[in-house]
Amino acid sequence: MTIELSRLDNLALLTINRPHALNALSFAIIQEIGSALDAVAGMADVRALLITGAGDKAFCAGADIKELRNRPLIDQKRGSEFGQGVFAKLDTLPVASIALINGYAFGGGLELALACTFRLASPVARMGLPEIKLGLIPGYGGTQRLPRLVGESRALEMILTGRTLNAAEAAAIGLVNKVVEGDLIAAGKAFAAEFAGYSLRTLEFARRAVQRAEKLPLVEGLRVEADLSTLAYRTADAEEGMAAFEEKRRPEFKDD
Ligand code: CO8
Repeated sequence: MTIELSRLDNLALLTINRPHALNALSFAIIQEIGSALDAVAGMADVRALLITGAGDKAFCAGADIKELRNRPLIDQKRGSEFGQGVFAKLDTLPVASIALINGYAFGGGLELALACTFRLASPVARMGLPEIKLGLIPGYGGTQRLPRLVGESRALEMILTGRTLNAAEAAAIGLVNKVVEGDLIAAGKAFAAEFAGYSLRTLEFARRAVQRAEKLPLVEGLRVEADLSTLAYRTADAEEGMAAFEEKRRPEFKDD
């Protein structure tokens, strides 16, 4: 298996382990990622997912270019839809995900990171959508997720030039949340610890509401917010959180 799924206390860690090919994504590996995400969705005691690449060079250098040549068009289209579908599992995963970009994140590798809820990068990370240099354009969600994250103009700049950004440049445009020195997995654990203790149900309501923001006109988005914030209000955890405030104690959330 190229995809390794392990546990770090209350977190799951998915590692793409194909360092000799800079963790490039064959279709078989994408299938494995899909199965691993399904497994994480079924783990009741997991509070966040970390994703990283094995080795010291790459998070993931993108789709396996060697697999892409001489394919019937229909297979290519289905391949793109397949990868999009697997990465979209991150949108509906019950827990937030954090891409730990430990080196190169190109093409489909960056698209995987873009599908995560958050992105942390080591100072040596390098990111880009270089498909244009291959005569291609992104096919695993990059043209849709990147502009939502950094705006149309910056996304077009990256996609049309295929330019490589370093970690500081990526942080400056909001492509990554943070650049962290040292142990990236420890940084991922610390980042997750900032939210993983809150109610899982409430965290999910918040993610659902924010996910709709880019897709809906403001009036409709505000309606979604009113509905989801009311659902959050109805949880036992909301009752506990507000009671704990009044009683000047730490809340004990039960994901209920
Ligand atoms: N696919 C296959 N093999 C790769 C890939 C890749 N994307 N990237 C690197 N490798 C392999 C190399 O071929 C090499 O293998 P070998 O030793 O057998 O020759 C090994 O990894 C090490 O790579 P390099 O020697 O090139 O390492 P460098 O440190 O010199 O360079 C780079 C690192 C800059 C990352 C370079 O490897 C590179 O440019 N890689 C390609 C990056 C790229 O273009 N990614 C985008 C791919 S296209 C894509 O992701 C489209 C997604 C949607 C497709 C929809 C499909 C249905």
